[in-house]
Amino acid sequence: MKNKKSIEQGYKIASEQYAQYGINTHKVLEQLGNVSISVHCWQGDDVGGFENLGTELGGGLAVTGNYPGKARTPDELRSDFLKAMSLVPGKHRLNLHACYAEMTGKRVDRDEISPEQFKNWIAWAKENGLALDFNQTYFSHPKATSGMTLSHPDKSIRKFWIEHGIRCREIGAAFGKALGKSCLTNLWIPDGMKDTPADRKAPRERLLGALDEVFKKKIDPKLNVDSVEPKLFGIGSESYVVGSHEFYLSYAITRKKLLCLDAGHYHPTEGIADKISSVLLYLPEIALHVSRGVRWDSDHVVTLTDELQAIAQELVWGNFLSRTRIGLDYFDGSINRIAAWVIGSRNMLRALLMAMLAPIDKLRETENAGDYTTRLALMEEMKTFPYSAVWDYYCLKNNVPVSDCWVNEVKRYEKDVLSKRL
Ligand code: RNT
Ligand code: ZN
Repeated sequence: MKNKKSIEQGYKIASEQYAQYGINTHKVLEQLGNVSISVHCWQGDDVGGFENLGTELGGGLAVTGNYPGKARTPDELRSDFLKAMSLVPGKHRLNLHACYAEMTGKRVDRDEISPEQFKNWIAWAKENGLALDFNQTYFSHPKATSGMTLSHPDKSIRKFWIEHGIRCREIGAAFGKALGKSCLTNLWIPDGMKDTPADRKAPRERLLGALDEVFKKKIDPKLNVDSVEPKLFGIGSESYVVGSHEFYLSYAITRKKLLCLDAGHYHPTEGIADKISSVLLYLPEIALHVSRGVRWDSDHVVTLTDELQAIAQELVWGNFLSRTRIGLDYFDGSINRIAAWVIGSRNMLRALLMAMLAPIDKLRETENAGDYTTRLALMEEMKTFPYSAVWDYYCLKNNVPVSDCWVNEVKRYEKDVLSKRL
């Protein structure tokens, strides 16, 4: 275990090394401290939610694993989340889904939900100084079992889901108002077809019309902003996804919505990093669902992959942090769920830190001079620069466990709390 003194010494040496490349590590840590990640609630209970409708998860979403101790109630989920966040440096946000509504007394359906079902979430967020983000839930519901929601050919089903969309934006605005931080409400629908459709156009026309209804009401962006999330394929929608990339990119641009890029939603070798600088030429802001697909959109825990680093580099090097709402989206039920949260969140921050510690001015200089040899050489050398010393120091300064010490904390919580959930 590293002690305080050795961490401080390590940081000092690293700082000097970075200074030689013109990088001020103190400034970098300040910049990192301003990054707030929207951490998804659904890792804590395998996208279960609290409506207890008895429906399957559906929508092509699949959580595998049966690790004991998942949160069974809103209170359990809230304390698990706080435990996880106590092990992650910085101040982050919680991203809720509509299916995490709490039916206090009267049960209401998704087309009737209001801030009332989220009052405990709001009070808790306020108490803990957390901001909230939100998502419509277009799955795990009897009216979504056909795999069609906003693009459903049946007008009454479409109407039900349009109303849900509207309600959720209002809930988002209530979050924003109560907590003083604008909420991002992200819309993703599972609509698509397993096999070759006879008509690709009509569902898209219906979706376009439905979305315009959902977004008809103007909401002050200080309270709530909306994003739309495209996808290429899903389980049960292998041949056709109504809300494709082209569909939503065009929608976002023409309707002034944020585009939400999910790292697992494209071809297996197609990253989202390269898309950022293109779409931000046309959109003022974007949202990200940082995820990790393994062979398919499997939503594995985010690890420190090349793809993650590429995303972080684009955000930092392109100066896009202030125009990007970074969120996480994965769900793994095969390991301790709190650890899953911590691993993904710490990795997101670590990747950003690494990008901030890169000698980007020097890299650009060599690139502009056509010296691609030096660019490549430096990019490779920088992979073993002492960023871990800076990361350890950052954790120390933020009073969170350094290195893998946080695992002990999770194990202790597992023994004292999670293992008692039978
Ligand atoms: C599904 C989308 C969507 C969901 C969450 C639970 O492919 O990525 O964002 O993962 O809404
Ligand atoms: Zn997503």
